[in-house]
Amino acid sequence: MKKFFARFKSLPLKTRQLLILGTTLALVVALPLFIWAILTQRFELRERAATGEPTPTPAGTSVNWQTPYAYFRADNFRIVANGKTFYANVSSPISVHSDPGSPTYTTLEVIWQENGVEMRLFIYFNSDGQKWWSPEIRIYDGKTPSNWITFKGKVFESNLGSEYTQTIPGGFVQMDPSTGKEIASVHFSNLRVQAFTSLTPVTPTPTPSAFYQKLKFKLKFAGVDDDSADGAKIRIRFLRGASGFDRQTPPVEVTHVGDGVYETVVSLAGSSLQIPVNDGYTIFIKGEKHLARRFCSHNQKTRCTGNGFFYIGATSIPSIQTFDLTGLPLEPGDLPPQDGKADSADFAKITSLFTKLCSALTEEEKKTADLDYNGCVNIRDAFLMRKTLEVKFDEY
Ligand SMILES: [Ca+2]
Ligand SMILES: [Ca+2]
Repeated sequence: MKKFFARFKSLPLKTRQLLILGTTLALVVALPLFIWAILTQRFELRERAATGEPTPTPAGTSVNWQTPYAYFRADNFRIVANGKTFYANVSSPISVHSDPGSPTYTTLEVIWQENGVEMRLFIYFNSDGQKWWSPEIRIYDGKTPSNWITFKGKVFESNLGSEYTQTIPGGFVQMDPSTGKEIASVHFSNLRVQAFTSLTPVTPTPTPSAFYQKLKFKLKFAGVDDDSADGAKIRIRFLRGASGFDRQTPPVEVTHVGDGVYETVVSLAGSSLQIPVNDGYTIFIKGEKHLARRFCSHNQKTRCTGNGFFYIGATSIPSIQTFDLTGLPLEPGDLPPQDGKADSADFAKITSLFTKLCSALTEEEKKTADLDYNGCVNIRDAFLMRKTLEVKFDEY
């Protein structure tokens, strides 16, 4: 590389430009790179190597500068400034420090004496909690008194907790834009850099993804064989004893779908799962004037106790999971206002309305005591109530 630079510099400016623009390099690739180099006054050799230019192995020193906050390890390291080459392989002590800074800022600062002057390599680092990089590198200009030469631009970018590596020769060159001559350069190969070495990445926020958890419930009301209970409301409770999960829906309307079967679809689609995907769920259905019914499995025909076996899933595409609970109709008995039990107080609400004509019943009274949804409160409702009272327990 040294040879290449030397040869390069010895040519007249015009020839040099011709060399750059007219060699084997594809014009479309080379020109933007060259312009970029002048504009930023920096040229990363990695880019050049990618275009197919020769990259002779430069001479230099193997360095390993490390602090609790950052390290810089490289072979063939050298700085060229003020016409002198600084190899940092001096016998006098080399000072290596870091500004501890913060989780978003730190430095690696190397200072040594060579060629009768002080040389410095200061690397500044930033991090956003996910990645780290260097926004700026500075060296001394090799003169007395010394002045900084600054290379600006994002380099050495890597994930927090990971080092940046570059085996091929690389570095930074500052050119004089008016003369086209090199002012200073930093050279290395087999580079390994890492900053914020004591930090590990913060856990990334999970990307919200859409979940579909559409649950369809099919059920029956005791004493109702037609569509007369259309629009009745139920609440559905999901209990998973093993994990303590226990949620219930607000009252949801059911729709008659034929033969006394009613349906409701609970859509829990959204950005997060409302019911964890698992098995072992017990499902309770509580009708608006019914005792809660406990369900442990699909097509259940008899009362169950203990934990259920329902699996509740979720998908990333629209789908519906159906729960057939028609084997055990909901039993009326806990009349509004509900108190979780069917008792003589509920029974009294029915009998007190026996004397009223169907046409004289208010909507409120029908809502309360018309257990079979036929529009009247009569002996049939009392019969349904009595049947429930034989069992009595609310399973919610
Ligand atoms: Ca009651
Ligand atoms: Ca009735």
